[in-house]
Amino acid sequence: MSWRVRGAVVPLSRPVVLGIVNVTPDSFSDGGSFFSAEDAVAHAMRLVAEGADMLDVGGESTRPQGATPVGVEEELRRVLPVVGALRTACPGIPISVDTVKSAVAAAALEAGASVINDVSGLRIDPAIARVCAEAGAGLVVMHSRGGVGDMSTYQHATYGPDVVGEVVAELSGRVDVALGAGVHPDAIAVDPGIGFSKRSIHSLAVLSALARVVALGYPVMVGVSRKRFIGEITGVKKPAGRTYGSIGAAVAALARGARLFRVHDVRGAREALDAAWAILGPDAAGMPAEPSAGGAPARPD
Ligand code: HH2
Repeated sequence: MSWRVRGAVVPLSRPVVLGIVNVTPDSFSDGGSFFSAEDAVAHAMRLVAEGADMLDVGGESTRPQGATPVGVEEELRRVLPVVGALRTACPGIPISVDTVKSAVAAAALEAGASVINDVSGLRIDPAIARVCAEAGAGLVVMHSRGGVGDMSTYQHATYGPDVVGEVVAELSGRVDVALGAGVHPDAIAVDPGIGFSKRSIHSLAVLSALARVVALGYPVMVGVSRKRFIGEITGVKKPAGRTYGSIGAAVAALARGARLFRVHDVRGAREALDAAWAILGPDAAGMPAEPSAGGAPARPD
């Protein structure tokens, strides 16, 4: 199984780690840390050295406390220099851009991005699908409800008895929009949107029954990194301190069928997922020829 993105085919024969590069002043766990293009690029390069297979660059936060929507011009000002610089600095690493705006998607693809990660699942600006289809880009269709300002809140977290069924049905409808606009089926990945319009109980239900999302037939991405449900389970209040819980959740999602992992803390996730995959994966009996094929430098034991 593989994922066809612009200019590359991403093999899913082992877990794929996407390092998060937030070029925002207000992201929930690292807002403001890498707000200048130079800092964001340096951070991204560190993530690649730690073993990231791909990078996900975002210029607009959807933070749980209610995010402030950003205009097209400002989002482009944040994202484009970073995409351009990364294209040159690490040509072998496909870049995903986290946006809900077709104008940003088009410019980002033009600047060298390979994937558009739409946390609105084509609800806010369905023209993203056409932009991706025309560019031959990968498209992450994520489940959420509401707008940028409230999709990470509990405003729309109202579900009947079958939470997972509702999420899968809504996600499936959004995938149909992508296909209808001409996006190649092999270019689509789906994401159940952990923490988006979901209380912890809903996120846990979805992760536990992830096989129902896998059954849609597309590679499954999850973004569990530092999310609120990890804080509620572990009691760790500060998002940046939720690394170990995040790794545990990522490994559990791998066991349930996820193949793409959007993470802040790349080294830990890379090592944990690779170790878990050596046990769970199709070649469980054999050691991978190159355990750190993602680029992590060799380190003494
Ligand atoms: N989560 C966030 C942002 N983008 N994309 C996908 N596909 N899946 C996710 O779970 C996901 C996502 C939120 O996390 P973060 O980027 O750290 O924070 P913020 O939205 O505050 O920038």
